[in-house]
Amino acid sequence: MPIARPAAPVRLEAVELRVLHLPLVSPFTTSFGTETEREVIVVRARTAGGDGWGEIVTQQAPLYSSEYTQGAWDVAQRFLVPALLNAGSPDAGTLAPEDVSGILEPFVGHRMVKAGLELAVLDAALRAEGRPLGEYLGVVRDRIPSGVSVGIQRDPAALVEAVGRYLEEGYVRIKIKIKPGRDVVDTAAVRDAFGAIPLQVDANSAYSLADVEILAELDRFDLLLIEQPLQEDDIVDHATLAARLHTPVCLDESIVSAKAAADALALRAASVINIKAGRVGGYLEAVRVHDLCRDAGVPVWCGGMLETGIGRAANAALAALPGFTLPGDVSASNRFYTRDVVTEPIVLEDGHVRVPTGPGIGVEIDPVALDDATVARVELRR
Ligand code: SMG
Ligand code: MG
Repeated sequence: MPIARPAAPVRLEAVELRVLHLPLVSPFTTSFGTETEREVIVVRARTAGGDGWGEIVTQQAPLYSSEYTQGAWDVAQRFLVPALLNAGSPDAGTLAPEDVSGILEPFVGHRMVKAGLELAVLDAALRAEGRPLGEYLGVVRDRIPSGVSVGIQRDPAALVEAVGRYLEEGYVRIKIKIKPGRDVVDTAAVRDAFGAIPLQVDANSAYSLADVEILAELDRFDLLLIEQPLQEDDIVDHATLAARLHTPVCLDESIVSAKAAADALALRAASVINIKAGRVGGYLEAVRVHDLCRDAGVPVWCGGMLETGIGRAANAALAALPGFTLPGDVSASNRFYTRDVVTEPIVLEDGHVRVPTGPGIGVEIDPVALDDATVARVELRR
């Protein structure tokens, strides 16, 4: 469903950007590398009616996608924030959250930056109205089933130990990261140890079509899906691969917009889609991806980018839309962080996460935690 009732425009007076460094509780290893600290940008939209918060989910290095934090920091200050501050009629000077993506559209790419800016403006607008983001987006649930993404460990035994701990905590679905040489053995170890748990794998683009035989070996594990086996722009190869596998192919990195999602579905490159607001340029575009998948009968789930409590709160709302029929990577804050930047970080309750009900994203910033994590700060004014 498209957004039923737009938010009231805001008068955007300034935008504050901060680079945060947050230590991870344990290293997170994917096919493209290991992170021990999350570097992320937090956005504060300062409006006449109060502040709003957003998060730019880039990583320190351009390994997941071409975006990275210093690039985001630059493009935000040089182009995107000035475009928003200058938008709106000179008299009124107001900005509707629904207009943010159109104002930023002339600037090619940089979708994670656009998403963070849009969320901050949207949060400010909704807080001013006292309206929760979930209600605005059209949620149909008050809590969502929570899955967890488990990084590549030292060896399969260590992976089994890590997965066991998350299952004990109550996570209802396990996703393990794979890469060449750590695919069949790791998946087999988890299946052997835990039986028929809901299990899926994520390759983060580590394979090519030449690996079809090894990927087909994963068919025997009855996985929910295999996520992004091939490169971001390998849409046709994903279609070829999908036709060779029994395991459903899910796209993450490749789905950079609603148009990309429509194209991938038309080409049968995927039968499941991971929706991340950052990757598609914002929560409103994420809803458009959701809507078109729902119309096509294609299941979607909400991905994660190791968000702080700001982005996680918004993800919990997004994941409560009706088409999100698979558990997402909306895990509790303590899966990555000992200290979050919000006062009520997401917690796991009976394998579920509650959809925030307060105004806007529904969480409050912890100003001391935010200051402690800040390594750079800038404010741009009208
Ligand atoms: O936020 O819980 C989370 C992490 C989920 O695995 C996760 N994200 O490709 O889906 C993905 C990765 C990208 C993270 S960048 C290391
Ligand atoms: Mg992924």
